[in-house]
Amino acid sequence: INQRSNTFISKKMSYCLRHNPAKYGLKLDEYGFVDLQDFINAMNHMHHFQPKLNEMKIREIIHSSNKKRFEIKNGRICALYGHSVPGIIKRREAVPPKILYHGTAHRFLPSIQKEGLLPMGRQYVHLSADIPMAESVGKRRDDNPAILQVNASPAYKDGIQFYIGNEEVWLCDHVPVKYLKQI
Ligand code: HQG
Repeated sequence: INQRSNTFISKKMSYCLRHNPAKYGLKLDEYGFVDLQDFINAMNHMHHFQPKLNEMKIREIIHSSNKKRFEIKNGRICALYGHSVPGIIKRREAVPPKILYHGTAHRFLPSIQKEGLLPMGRQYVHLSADIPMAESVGKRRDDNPAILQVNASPAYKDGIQFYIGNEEVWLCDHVPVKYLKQI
């Protein structure tokens, strides 16, 4: 398995399925799925992968990654989180664990302390199920990231909805400051 080329292809898959399906001539359904064969054809048409991308390669990429980013179901494929496409992608609502985490850069804290967590460039705020995961998310933006504890149970009881991305990534519309604590 060539992890470098897998990562390259995975990033193109994310770009297409999270951010710009229209550029590939694709349209996501309300849950973010597209027909898998249409997706493969569009990816090959745009990127001229050598060898050509096929279903087996996509499955290898999905399963060799430590993050569960995509799902294949009934001949269709979707990104599980991270969307920024115009129409809101519906996610499954669920009762969150008592505590979730969010890893971020220290430079964003003053703004987060004023406004709470906002989706910014994406459709949802992304929360992590555990601290190591939050740390790896935060490290993308800060070598020594800030870790926020999200008191999800009280927020949920107060009517804030939570959604499932995958087992480790939870989604939310907005987390007000009162449910956040830096740890
Ligand atoms: C910050 C990757 C200022 C927020 C990751 C974050 C994750 C605020 C940034 C997934 C703010 C948004 C998502 C406020 C939030 N003021 N800054 N009020 N509220 N922010 O990338 O959570 O590898 O959209 O703290 O690993 O970093 O691509 O979200 O720093 O799982 O699969 O605004 O994407 O997964 O950044 O990352 P992002 P995220 P993949």
